[in-house]
Amino acid sequence: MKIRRIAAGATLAISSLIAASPASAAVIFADTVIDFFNSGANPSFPTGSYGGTFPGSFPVAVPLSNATDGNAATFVSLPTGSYITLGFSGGFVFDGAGLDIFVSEVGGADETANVYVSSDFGASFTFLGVATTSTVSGFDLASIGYTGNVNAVKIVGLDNFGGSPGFDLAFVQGLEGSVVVNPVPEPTSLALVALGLLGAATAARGSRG
Ligand SMILES: [Ca+2]
Ligand SMILES: [Ca+2]
Repeated sequence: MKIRRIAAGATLAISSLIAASPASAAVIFADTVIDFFNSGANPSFPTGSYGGTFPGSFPVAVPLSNATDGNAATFVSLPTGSYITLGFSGGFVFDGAGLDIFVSEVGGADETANVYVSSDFGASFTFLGVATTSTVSGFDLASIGYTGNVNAVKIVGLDNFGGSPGFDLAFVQGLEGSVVVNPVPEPTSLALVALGLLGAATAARGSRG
């Protein structure tokens, strides 16, 4: 009887771990830069990318990774007509219950940006909505009847407002319930893939004689 109780407790603990793991993993940031365009609408930074840290120093020249680092304090500014296209390398976003895609703007000087979604890594886009200032704007893919899997998002600045002129993009995110996270290949499956490739190469050589 004693052994049975211990076994039942162990089973419960394992199943809680299994139930808990997807929730912590199912948050993905747009973590790759696919495209960037500086319109030159801010004459102080006609080329390259600028933005800063909020609170902190701005506008200063910054890397585009300020928009992909998942950090709400670091940003890239998008003055009128400038855009950045970001991809999700860790999975994709789909129309789950409620809001699906989140776009963060820091500071707050009435800046806005158009948000577009793509299912072909930025080859084509569909307009989703307008992100607003000093908040994390949430979007529901159902609001535009979008049924595709989103793997890229494009943000287009609409103004030159603020201390760092334009929409100050901090991050783009998909949340639990609306994302599918790519499985991480285990070393054993990677080894099998390598073996398979080796086998295919050997077979190809053999068939060429
Ligand atoms: Ca939704
Ligand atoms: Ca950031």
